[in-house]
Amino acid sequence: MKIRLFLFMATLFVMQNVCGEDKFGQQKERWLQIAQENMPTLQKRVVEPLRVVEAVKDEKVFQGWTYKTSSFRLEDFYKTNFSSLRSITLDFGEHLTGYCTIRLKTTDRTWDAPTRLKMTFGEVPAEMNTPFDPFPGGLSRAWMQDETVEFMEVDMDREITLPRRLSMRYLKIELLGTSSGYNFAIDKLYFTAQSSAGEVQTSLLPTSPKMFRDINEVALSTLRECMQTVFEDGPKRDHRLWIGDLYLQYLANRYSFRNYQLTKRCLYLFAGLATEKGILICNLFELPKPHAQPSTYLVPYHLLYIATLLEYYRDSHDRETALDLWPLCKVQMEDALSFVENDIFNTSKRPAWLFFDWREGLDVNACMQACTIDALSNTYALAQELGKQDEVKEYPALIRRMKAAAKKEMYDKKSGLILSGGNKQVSVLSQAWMIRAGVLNQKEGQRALRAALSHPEVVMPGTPYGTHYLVEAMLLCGMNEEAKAYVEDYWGGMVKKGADTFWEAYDPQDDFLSPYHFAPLNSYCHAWSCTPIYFIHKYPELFQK
Ligand code: RAM
Repeated sequence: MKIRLFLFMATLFVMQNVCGEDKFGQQKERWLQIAQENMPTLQKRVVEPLRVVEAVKDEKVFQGWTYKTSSFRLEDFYKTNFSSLRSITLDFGEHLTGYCTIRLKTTDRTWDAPTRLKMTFGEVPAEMNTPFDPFPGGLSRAWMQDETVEFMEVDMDREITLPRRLSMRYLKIELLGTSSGYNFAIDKLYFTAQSSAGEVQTSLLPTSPKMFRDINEVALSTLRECMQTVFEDGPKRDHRLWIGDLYLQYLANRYSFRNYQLTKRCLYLFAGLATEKGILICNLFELPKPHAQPSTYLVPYHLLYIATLLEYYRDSHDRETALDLWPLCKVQMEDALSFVENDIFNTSKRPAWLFFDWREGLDVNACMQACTIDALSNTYALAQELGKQDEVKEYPALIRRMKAAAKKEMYDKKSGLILSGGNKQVSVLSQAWMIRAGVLNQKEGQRALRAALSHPEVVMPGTPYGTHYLVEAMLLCGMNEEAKAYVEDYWGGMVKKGADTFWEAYDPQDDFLSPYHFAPLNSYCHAWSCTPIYFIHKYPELFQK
């Protein structure tokens, strides 16, 4: 009897430790299955080059390089012996994501040795004209899209599709090696562009000013290109799904493609890859099978998952999904709260990375406090809409306390500014996030933002990601005209500098700003920069009249 009892207890213990180890163990397979069922179809179209171009160095243009149309015509290129041409740059006229197909045709005698071409694909002119080596970039050299392609006997006179999925507008082809025994021409070249976005479901009022129409168009192209089998961050780099990018893409998607199925897939992918404790991972890859980038623990992004689910639920009324993923939201919130001491998010207890922008030196203490309060409000709102408020009934009081603590510890009544961290840093993002969180009311928010923007030592955002939260804050606190001017100046500034998709990093004062110490490594079609779509459509009175 004793032995049986012992065995029963031991089994129970083992079961608890095996089954109890993974908080959502049972569900995760099902969640990944739902993600799989919501795999979108990629729509494809074939695009040919538009013109032959020549690079022009010009200090006055973005990053010092532009292209002009070459006098050498495209029709002639397809007929000309490439051994004599040796190099050519082609412009496809628009940003494309997909696969490149090329055919070489033997024009004279027969193949007797390999031909080797270098094919460099790029999103912007300077990327095409800056040497990559020795590589100064902080991420993999292989993100740069310069491919070496060999043509053996069997490859001649037939179409070859490069295996790498590319993201580009421009293509430079250079001859690296061939034989004098034969001649060839590149007689076919096309790009199969792909996206899961579908048709735009919205339109602008006929009264919309040209600049906002242009900004909206470029933002739509940006989002379309990033909509693949997930909402990617950048089709050139990093080809993956990040929660922070997803949240902003979702907001823009609501006012454009309205692709809820893709959103659902992304929400479930994250859910299915949560850690054993039920904590989300902040970014994931789809291939060869969905997996997380290991050890990327990023609390502000985990919290934005809750905001994304809330927005998705409000638009789609997909209650089943919201209820299914609700427990996961609670875990993210509880995890973030484990860093809160005396109503302040203690960033010194934190894991190393708390991302709000790539601007170097940004102090994130205030942002993190605000982001936690904002997430508490979103979690509570979601709970109310799902009838789950009993599960988080302490949140309203906690929100009040954390707001009061933020005011007491971080707000400088004299200047009207939120000061962040031990060095009392003045940043635009500290003010913006505190406005979003409702710590500063409209009047205080206006004062804080104006004071920050005119402060001599202000830390500005360096990306459209951070700038989104600045514009949002302006609109929340009634600085409508300033918000409009900011969108026109910031995103319109990129349009004026030739952007056909919006960039990952942008500082109007510094064209070479790069989080990775090498501007060509930046992504020039980047998810988080598509949010003018959201502003322009959400506030038609302001942007469309
Ligand atoms: C970069 C990417 C991505 C972003 C993270 C934090 O690697 O630009 O979009 O979400 O940073």
